[in-house]
Amino acid sequence: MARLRVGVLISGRGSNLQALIEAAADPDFPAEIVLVVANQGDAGGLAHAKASGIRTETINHRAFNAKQGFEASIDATLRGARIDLVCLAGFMRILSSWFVERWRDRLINIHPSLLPAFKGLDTHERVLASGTRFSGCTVHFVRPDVDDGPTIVQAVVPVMPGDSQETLAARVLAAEHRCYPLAVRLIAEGRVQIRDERVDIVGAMPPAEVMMFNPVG
Ligand code: 4DW
Ligand code: GAR
Repeated sequence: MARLRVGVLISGRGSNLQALIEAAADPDFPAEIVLVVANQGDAGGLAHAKASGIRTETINHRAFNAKQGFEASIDATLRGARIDLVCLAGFMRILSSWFVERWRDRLINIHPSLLPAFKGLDTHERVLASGTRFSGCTVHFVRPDVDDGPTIVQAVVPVMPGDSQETLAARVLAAEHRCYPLAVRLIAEGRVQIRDERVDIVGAMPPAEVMMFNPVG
C-alpha cells in the first residue's frame, strides 16, 4: 500500500515537523514526509528536514508582489511533488480562499488551544489570563477563516497553579507532538470522514464515561 505523501509548510523552529518526521520513520506509519516548504530561509525546521534527507524548498512570501504569486508557487511545488496531504506546522502566512479551496480537506493545521476557544495568537497568555483550568491543542482542516475548520484530533492538558506562558506552552507542545502524528495516521488510514463540517473518525470507540478533574494536589 503506497504511503500517503505529505508536504509540511513551516515558518519557524519546526518541532511539530520533527514529531511528524519521527512518526514517519516507523515503516508501519501509513504516511511519508516527502517535502518541507518554508516561507523564510532561516526557518529552524529546515535543518530537521535536511538531517532526515527530506527535500526542502524555501518560497519567500517577500519575493512576490502579491499573495497569489506566493501561493501559486507553493501550489505548483506541492503538486509537482505529488503531495496528497499538506500539514501547516507553525506556518504563519494566512492562506487565501483560492489556496484553501484548491487543497480543501487535504490541508490541516495544529493550533495550541481547544478550538474554537482561544483562536488567534498569544494563545497561552490569554488562557492564563482567563483562569480556565484546562487547555490543549487541536488538529483541524483549514478553511479560509483562520483557526476555523472541522476538528480532527484534540488533547486536553491541565493548567497548573503557578503556570507561566512557558510552562503551559511546553505542556501543550508535548500534546501537539502526539496529536499531529495521530491525525496524519488517521487520515492516511482513510478513517477521517467529513460530513456537514463535522469529522467522524471511523472505528473510534469512545469510552463509556470519561471525566477529568483539574489536579488540585
Ligand atoms: C494562523 C492564523 C493566523 C496567522 C498565522 C497562522 C494559523 C494557521 C494558518 C496559517 N495560514 C492559514 C491558517 C489558517 O488557519 N487558515 C488559513 N490560512 N486560511 C496570522 O495572523 N499571520 C499573520 C502574520 C504573519 C507573520 O507574522 O508572518 C499574517 O498576516 O499572515
Ligand atoms: C505550535 O505550538 C503550533 O501549535 C503553533 O505554532 C507552534 C509552532 O511550533 N501554531 C499556531 O499558533 C497557529 N495559530 P513548531 O514550529 O515548533 O511546530
